[in-house]
Amino acid sequence: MEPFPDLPGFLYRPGALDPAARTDLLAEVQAAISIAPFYRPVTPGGKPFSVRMTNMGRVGWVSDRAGYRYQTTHPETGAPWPPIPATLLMLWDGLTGGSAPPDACLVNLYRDTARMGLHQDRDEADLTAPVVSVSLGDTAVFRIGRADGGPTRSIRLGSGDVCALTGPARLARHGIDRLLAGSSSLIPGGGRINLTLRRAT
Ligand code: MD3
Ligand code: FE
Repeated sequence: MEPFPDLPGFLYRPGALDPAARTDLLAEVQAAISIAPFYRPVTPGGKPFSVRMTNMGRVGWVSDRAGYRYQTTHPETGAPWPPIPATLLMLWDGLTGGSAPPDACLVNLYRDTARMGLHQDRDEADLTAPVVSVSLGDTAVFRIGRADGGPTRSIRLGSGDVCALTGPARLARHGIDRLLAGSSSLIPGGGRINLTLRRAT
């Protein structure tokens, strides 16, 4: 479905993953995290993110005092990122109609009051390639507005919900205002994991 008529290309698939698929995907992500642990990046200005991050794929998105970029290794361990699970590559295929595969999957961990300010995703080489996002765990209040300004509005992203950002929605402004703590018991210790699949290079 496309919930906002003035945001064509914003595809929203609530409950795209059933409960068994959520559990299976979380296990695959936990295996990746054991290789590439979550860490807390800092902005180019030196301020720590409230979200913790890691990546899967040939390249991963990182931020530090040198700026935002994609790189092939974990900033703390120096090891290559683990691969993107096949289930996510198949999900990308189905939602994007066989668009060239993603090479990066950012894994964001939100706990407690973690949030993500309004921004655009524009660190990728081809800004026409789609982005696909999968939510696991606690429901988040997600905010989105058109690239060219105007009002933003909110939608709740719950566990197993999937979004695709294609066409004009690719450069939409978006962010996470807050979590609804305790809305899911999927993630041990609570919180939310978001997987963002991108074609970065
Ligand atoms: C709309 N992550 O990592 S996912 C990010 O829930 C990011 O962790 C949020 O924004 C999160 O950059 C939102 C949904 C999403 C992802 C990419 C988009 C929405 C988007 C790209 C363009 C427009
Ligand atoms: Fe984003």
